[in-house]
This record gives sequence, C-alpha cells and structure tokens, in this order.
Amino acid sequence: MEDGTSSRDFVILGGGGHAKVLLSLLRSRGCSVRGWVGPADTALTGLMSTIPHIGPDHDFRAGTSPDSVDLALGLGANERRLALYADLSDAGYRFPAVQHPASHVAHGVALGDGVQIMAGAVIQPDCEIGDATVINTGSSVDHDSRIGAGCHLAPGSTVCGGVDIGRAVLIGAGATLIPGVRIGDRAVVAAGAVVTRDVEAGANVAGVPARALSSPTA
Ligand code: JB3
Repeated sequence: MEDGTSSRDFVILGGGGHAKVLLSLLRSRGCSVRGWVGPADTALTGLMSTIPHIGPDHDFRAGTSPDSVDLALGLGANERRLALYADLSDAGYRFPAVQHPASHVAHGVALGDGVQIMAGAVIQPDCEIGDATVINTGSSVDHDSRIGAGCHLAPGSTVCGGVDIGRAVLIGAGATLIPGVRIGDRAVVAAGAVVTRDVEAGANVAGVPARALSSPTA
C-alpha cells in the first residue's frame, strides 16, 4: 500500500476545504508539496495559503510532465473528482493512495489509486476501496465491504461489515449502513441516516430508518 512517502513532490488539485485537509495529511507524512492547481479565483484560507498556486489545469499540464510529480485530488465533489482523476490518469499522471498516520488500515485491504484515508478513519480486514474514493475524518468501513470508485464517506460515517457501495456514492456525515446492505451508483445517503435496506442507483435517502426522498435518477 502507498503511504504517501513517495520521493516525488505532490501537487494538489483544488484549493478549497478538502485540499486543505489533504495538504495537512501530506505534511503529516513528511511529503513535499510543490503547490496546488485550479481556478485562479479560488478563495484560499489558512493552511492553503502556505503553498504556491501553480496555475489552472491546462497550464499545469503544459508545464509538468506526468513522471515528475505525484497528484492528489483536493476536490470534495465526487463526479468532478472522478472526472479529473480519469482525465489525468489517462494522460499518465500518478495518484498514489494516501493515508493519515493516525488512521488504521487492516490486513487484506485493497486500496485503489488516489484513495484518501483521513485522520481517525478505520478500515477493517478484506475491504476493497475503489479509485479516487475519500474515507474522510473519523469514518469507518468494516470487514469485507466493497466501495466503488469516486465515493465520499463524509466524517463520522459508519459502514458495517459486508456492505457493497457502487460508484460516485455520497455517504453523509454520521450516517450508518447496517451489515450487508447494497448501495447503487451515484446514490446519496443524507447525514445522520440509518440505512437498513438496499438503496437503488441514483436514489437520495434520509432519516432513521432511511427512506427515499426522490425518484432515482438512473
Ligand atoms: O466536509 C468536509 C470534511 N469536507 C468538505 C469536502 C468533502 O467538500 C468541505 O467542507 C467542502 O464542503 C468540500 O470541499 P471542496 O471540494 O474543497 O469544496 P470547495 O470549497 O467548493 O472547493 C472546490 C475546489 O475545487 C476549489 O478549490 C476549486 O478551485 C477546485 N476546482 C473546481 N473545479 C478545481 C476544478 N480544481 C481543479 N484543479 N480543476 C477543476 O476543474
């Protein structure tokens, strides 16, 4: 597993709140961060203003060869993060999985490229985490669960054992998924929901127990 200790400099895509948490993670691993890439009108705050703005995406790509840096996806929005990941990895850029030192990843866990495991997160044995997925602050994924590409488990969410989550799914802060449930692609589980039954692709569910708020968009 990649632990963020690559010898290449990192460059962070995005300069908002998620990028800031990622910068903090990379610093905690002793990684060198060259700067961030994205729209020039991004309002920087606090920690983000301690690294240079390299420029917008096209300037970065024109000026930086894929084998000279490692990239980190500093965008919280699932579809945009996944699109940037696909585009830049097709162009040959590398996205190492990164893990905060105060997180725990157990034996037999498979991490895709660009996976981010934030402080306090726990992943129990034999889970699979897809490319460009974020396991955010203090969330947990229990044994034998499978999470697809481009998902976001927001802070404090709990995924029990043997859960299957599709692609580009958002699990809101503090939500709980009981053992064995299946969540379809692009579904949204609202903060604090308790999911006791399978959720269809594109559905938006909330409450305790969670119920659909809208028709699936799939
Ligand atoms: O709840 C938590 C712990 N984190 C939230 C995170 C998951 O999502 C956080 O509180 C925010 O709500 C949100 O963070 P994020 O993604 O930083 O959102 P925002 O503050 O809106 O910033 C989006 C960033 O993406 C900005 O820095 C933009 O510059 C950048 N961005 C947007 N489009 C892009 C592009 N960057 C690049 N390189 N390319 C783009 O096309």
